[in-house]
Amino acid sequence: MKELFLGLDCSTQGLTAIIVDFNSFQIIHEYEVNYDKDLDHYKTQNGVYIHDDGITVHSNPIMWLEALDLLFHNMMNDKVAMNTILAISGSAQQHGTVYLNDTFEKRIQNLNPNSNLSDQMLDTFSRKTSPVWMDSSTSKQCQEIREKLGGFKEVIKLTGSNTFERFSGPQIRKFYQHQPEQYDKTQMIHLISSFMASLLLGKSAPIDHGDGAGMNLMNITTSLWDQDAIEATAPNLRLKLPPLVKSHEIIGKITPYFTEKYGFSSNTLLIAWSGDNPNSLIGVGLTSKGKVAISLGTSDTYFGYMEQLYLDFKGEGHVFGAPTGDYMSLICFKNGSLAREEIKNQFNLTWGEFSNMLLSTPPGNSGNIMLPYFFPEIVPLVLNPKVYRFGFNENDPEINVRAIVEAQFLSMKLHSRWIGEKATEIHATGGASTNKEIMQVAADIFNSPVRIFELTNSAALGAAIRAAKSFYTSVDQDKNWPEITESLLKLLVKEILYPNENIKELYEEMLLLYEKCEDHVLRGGENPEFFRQRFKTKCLIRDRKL
Ligand code: XUL
Repeated sequence: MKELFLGLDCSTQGLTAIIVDFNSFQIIHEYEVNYDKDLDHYKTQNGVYIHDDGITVHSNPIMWLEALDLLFHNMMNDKVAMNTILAISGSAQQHGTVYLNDTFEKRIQNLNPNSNLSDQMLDTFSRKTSPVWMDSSTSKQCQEIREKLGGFKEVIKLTGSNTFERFSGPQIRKFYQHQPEQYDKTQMIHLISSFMASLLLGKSAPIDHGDGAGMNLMNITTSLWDQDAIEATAPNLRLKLPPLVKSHEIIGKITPYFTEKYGFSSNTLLIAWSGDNPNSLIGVGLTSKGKVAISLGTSDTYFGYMEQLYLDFKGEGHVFGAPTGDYMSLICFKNGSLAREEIKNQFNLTWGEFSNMLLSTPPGNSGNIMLPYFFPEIVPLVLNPKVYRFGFNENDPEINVRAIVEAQFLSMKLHSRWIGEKATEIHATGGASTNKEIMQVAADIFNSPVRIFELTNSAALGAAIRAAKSFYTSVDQDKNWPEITESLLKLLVKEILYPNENIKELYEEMLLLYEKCEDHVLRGGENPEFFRQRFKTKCLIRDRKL
């Protein structure tokens, strides 16, 4: 007898679904709707609209709803046994906000299965588009909130993170300042995760502690809305926010629109949705100390499970709630896969050719270093994008390919030092994690084994696992986290890549050089050329010996 659980992931570029059978520990279905390709009438690029200023980045909530209908429609056409799905949870790109007017609640309570979601919901928004995590247009609001709360250390202590341009609080403040009338007409502000959950539930869904911590509005110690942070953000905001809940909370059952239209059982349980990173934490099996994950998606993230609250007072990292009820650390880099693609496309390469170039170039890149800010960067903060090249130019494909990959992992290593603990193993996820040559560079730079999985969508998988965990608890068959994740994940491990110990020191030295380059460009530090020449000589001697 199958025991099916559905995990959904509303990510930057598409909506995906994974169905897991927890009886056989198998993933039995995977579906995807890609916004640019399958819903091209919305005219998004990589799922978003980048405004002329280059820093305002929005997406379209109606598009996500059309994607949900299309996804379920495709599943039904393939005769997926929707009526046997026991529970559903979900994941969404973090921080993005959805602004609803006073017709929203009534509309989702009375959805007509003979029509579709996008037509019925069209006039329920008080803001047509939603700012998403790629937006970096709120520096002014970040500063204002920070000052009102007594400086960045206070904000970190209170909310787990410094104020960040993409976080929901600064974004809400900008909306309130620029469009006060529409702000007044806003009755509810949802995160993308709680918005999507609301549609399935037929009423406003709560925000979970994982995604809630990415707003600069939730108190990281008490897991409650913080009145000071709310007052520093916008007037009457408390009334516009849904309640907060633990990530494992069962929030209700699926609404008739979906049972009647797609054949779900009316008993299907819904579990609170969370952000893609908290879901991925579970989806790659990080439920104990010492393991970290690298996710190479639209954004590259580095995250780990945290038993006890530990904050980054340098202000670059975040602490979110983990779905286990504990905490997780996270650092987010905006120049992830889109930056790698810039280089790949610039030289008209296939991914195979890109990988071959990594294989044919020496670690250390003969002393050539790139600072890869193709887009505004989150960590380190770079608002005006520019790519810096030390020792080479933009014309050489081999050097550029190695330079971007080394730069991304060196930056990750440099900016994750605050976490303190050396990772004993890195679990890799996201589209690019299947690229062995890219991941070998990660193993070498971090000097740590890297575990690669068959499945790259750990966010949707994590959502399905969370759905299963809450379901089993509700029927008194409680399974602990390792029990529920390990039986599934051990079947999904594709390969473990081990670091090359011979280049451990080379990369340690390169990390110091990378830091000097960053310091020079971003903070006016000393010119790194002398150190670079010294490193280059070492690389050349080493390469000649080989
Ligand atoms: C995390 C972050 C991104 C988004 C999109 O803080 O901004 O990882 O969640 O994936």
